[in-house]
Amino acid sequence: REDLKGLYSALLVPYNEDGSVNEEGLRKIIRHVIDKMELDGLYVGGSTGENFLLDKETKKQIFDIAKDETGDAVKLIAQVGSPNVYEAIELGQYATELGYDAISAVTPFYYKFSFKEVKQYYKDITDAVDNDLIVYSIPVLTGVEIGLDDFGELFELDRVVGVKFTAADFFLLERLRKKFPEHLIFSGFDEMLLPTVVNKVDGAIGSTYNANGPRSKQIFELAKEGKVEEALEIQNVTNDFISAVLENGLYPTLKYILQQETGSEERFYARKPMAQSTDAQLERAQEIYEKYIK
Ligand code: NGF
Repeated sequence: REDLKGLYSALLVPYNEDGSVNEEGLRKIIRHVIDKMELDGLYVGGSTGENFLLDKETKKQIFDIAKDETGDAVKLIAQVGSPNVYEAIELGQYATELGYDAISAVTPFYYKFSFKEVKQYYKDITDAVDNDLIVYSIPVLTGVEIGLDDFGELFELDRVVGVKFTAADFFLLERLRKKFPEHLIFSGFDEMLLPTVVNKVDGAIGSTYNANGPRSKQIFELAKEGKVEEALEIQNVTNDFISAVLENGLYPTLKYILQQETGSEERFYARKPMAQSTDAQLERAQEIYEKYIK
């Protein structure tokens, strides 16, 4: 799946005050990511979209809007994973019928599933959905760690084509790349984009690319060409931005910046139980926006 390589937005979703999807705002964010950030694709239904706080119908609504707004302009990956495997299958089939280029599924979380159970979960999804799948590994949020040999077992499943690797374990990343040259590896931590590209990932999926696309693309391209020093300079500025964003609150800050960038009058709310931004956070977000993005 060479065609899936590249830099993806972990699509941020704006909500209305009542928790419903702000469709107009979402469409504007998608246009912004495609037209201004010029990213290669959208990863829809990830953590950045607050996906795990949503019911199934709202997840489908977001898949619909993203496909409708994007058409065939960029690649689309639908994150369908859930501890409810039946829902994951239904969403995978749904997104596939809509024309999504691939699906992705987070490792099942909450209960302490054995690796055997995790593997069965991926087998059940890939057996039932006629699409390629990217394993979504994010131990910091799920508590699920997958080792080198276990990745090997998952990669043996038909239609498992790769992994979104959201971890800071560079030893494991290097081993994975060496052992599985044919599988796709997407980097998940934007602040570590450069060292993951040096380790020859095929692409990256991240929240801050929604706002910091041009710098991220430069890092990605320069690092691929072996221009590490130049890439590092841009990663340094990028990480000043990311540090400020994380300190002020990831989603409130990105939501504020994207509201400004898309010229949306309506505030981009969070989905409960995420808290809404405070006035102090909004003020700081404006400073960060002016310093790094505007
Ligand atoms: O937000 C997290 C949680 N990770 C994202 C990204 O991996 C999530 C990352 O971009 C994602 O792709 C998704 O929406 O599913 C970070 O926000 C960024 O590196 C700042 O730390 O760890």
